[in-house]
Amino acid sequence: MADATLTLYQAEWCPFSSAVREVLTELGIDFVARQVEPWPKDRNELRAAAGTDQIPVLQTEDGGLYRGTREIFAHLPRRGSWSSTSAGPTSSSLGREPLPRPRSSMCRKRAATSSGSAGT
Ligand SMILES: N[C@@H](CCC(=O)N[C@@H](CS)C(=O)NCC(=O)O)C(=O)O
Repeated sequence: MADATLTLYQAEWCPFSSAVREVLTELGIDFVARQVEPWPKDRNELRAAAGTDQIPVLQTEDGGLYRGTREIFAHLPRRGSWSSTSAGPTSSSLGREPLPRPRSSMCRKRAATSSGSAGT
């Protein structure tokens, strides 16, 4: 059972996590940031909670799971806070998967294998 908070499984060094943190902050959505282990094989808690060892993963108050930036950014507009935010979302990362420059070998591996759009 999820806590009554929004939980973001993430890492400070992960550019995809960073994009999600930025948008949540812009929208004024409170969340708990759960730092995952550096190596995917060590992310037992994340695997148990979400069935994946990739970050970011957003777990909603009702236990809903959104894996990866595409799912997370698709979910956020459905939250009430989206329309009630006076300034509205302004990040250029809204509505699309961010294409950040990978900063680690783990991110580089994923960027190289993702749908061919990364880095272009
Ligand atoms: N397409 C995914 C990419 C996420 C991603 O590459 N995450 C990296 C960290 S920045 C990761 O979890 N890598 C673990 C792995 O390579 O198994 C998204 O948009 O969220």
